[in-house]
Amino acid sequence: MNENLIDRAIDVLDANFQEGGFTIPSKGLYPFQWKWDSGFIAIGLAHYNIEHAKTEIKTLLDAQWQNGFIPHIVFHSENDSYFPGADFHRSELHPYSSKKYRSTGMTQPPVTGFVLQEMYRIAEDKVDMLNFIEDSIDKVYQNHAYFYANRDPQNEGLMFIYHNWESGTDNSPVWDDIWETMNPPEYEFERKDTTHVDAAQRPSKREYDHYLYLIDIAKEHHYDDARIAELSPFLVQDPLFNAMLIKSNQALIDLYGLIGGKEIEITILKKWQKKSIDGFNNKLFDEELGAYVHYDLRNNRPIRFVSSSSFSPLFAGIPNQKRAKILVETMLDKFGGDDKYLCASFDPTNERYDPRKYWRGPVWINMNWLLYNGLKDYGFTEVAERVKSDSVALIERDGFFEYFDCRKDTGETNRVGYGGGDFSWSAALLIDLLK
Ligand code: 2M8
Repeated sequence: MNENLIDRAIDVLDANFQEGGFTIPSKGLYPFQWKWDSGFIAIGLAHYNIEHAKTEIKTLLDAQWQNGFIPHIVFHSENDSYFPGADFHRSELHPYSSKKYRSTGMTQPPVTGFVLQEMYRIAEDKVDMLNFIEDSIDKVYQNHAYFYANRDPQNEGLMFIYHNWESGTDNSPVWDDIWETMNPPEYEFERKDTTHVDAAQRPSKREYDHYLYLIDIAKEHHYDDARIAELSPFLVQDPLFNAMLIKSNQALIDLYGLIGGKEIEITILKKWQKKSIDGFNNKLFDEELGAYVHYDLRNNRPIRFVSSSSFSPLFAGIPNQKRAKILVETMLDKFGGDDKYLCASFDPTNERYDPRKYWRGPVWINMNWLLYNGLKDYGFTEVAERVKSDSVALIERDGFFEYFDCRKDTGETNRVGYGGGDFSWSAALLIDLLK
């Protein structure tokens, strides 16, 4: 059974691999290269086509800006099946943007560091892989240097994101109160996502107005981070984003150690790491909720909701054992009923939860992969195994979809998964879970 599933996953990835040397997340819906998708995809590719895995990362890093920034979407081709495309984002407004590729002017969770380490773990030819890492790692380090120099105005070791798309968890209910503080214009535009996916499973038109308005503000200031930090109505310290950075910092420390002769970088990384882990634990843990939460820097308040992002610090070794246990209790208590697969993307006991709508409730395989590995590292073997078997069960039930209904019984028949089909990171991470 597993072999068959892995073969199907390989077919999905191979069909989504493009001549330009990158993998699209899903045909039609997402026709370009996305930053954190590429990382997860490379992990899956490394199991059966190491050259494609290397190419995936090389292509992404090739789109890096002169200031170390790596954009969230690289527009390798003209394709009008996606909105908003290159003409809306206009990365050329930033003086240091890539001259080779047009892109967005926002980023996504910094997974590339730990992805290199995963590729090293998976590769059979370690020498060859270490050579590849040696060629790529400084670019990832520069990307982290960019964050510490530009995304942490209060020097807390916690990076801000200025757009919900930077979080990767696009329409999470976590952002709802921020939308309440804004009143964007009613944009006129042609939605493309809802021509590929049922509108009921996607963000609303009004939510898109907010998304576009945030980009317009950033464009007005030529994507200057200092101006964005002063002016953007959306300015958030996200536990998922920062956990990915911390995990990747550690990976860079370990990999530079293997390469040797990189003491200066290692010393700087360790300094960043300490500041970030301390800042994270001091600021983002909510004792009452028993979980890490987002912090709204613009309005100076914690955003007190539990989502799958709340548990992602387990993947980066951020909580001590006692806090880790509290996190697991919260997860099982709110998300882990026998009638549900782990792990919903938003608190199923909260009124904002919606089991069908994108990042407002459905299960995502990339989040489950992070949680599985984090739980395993902390010794929560049973819960880890449940997250893994639930992920496999969902893919067996629905196919390689983008997101999944966590309810074991939805009362519907002929149910399929939600969002895009033949979705690359669902396939890639399934391969890693089963290998
Ligand atoms: C989704 O986001 C894009 C914008 O970046 C969209 O809705 O158009 C998110 O799930 C994001 O996390 C993901 O990277 C992207 C591509 O899979 O799709």
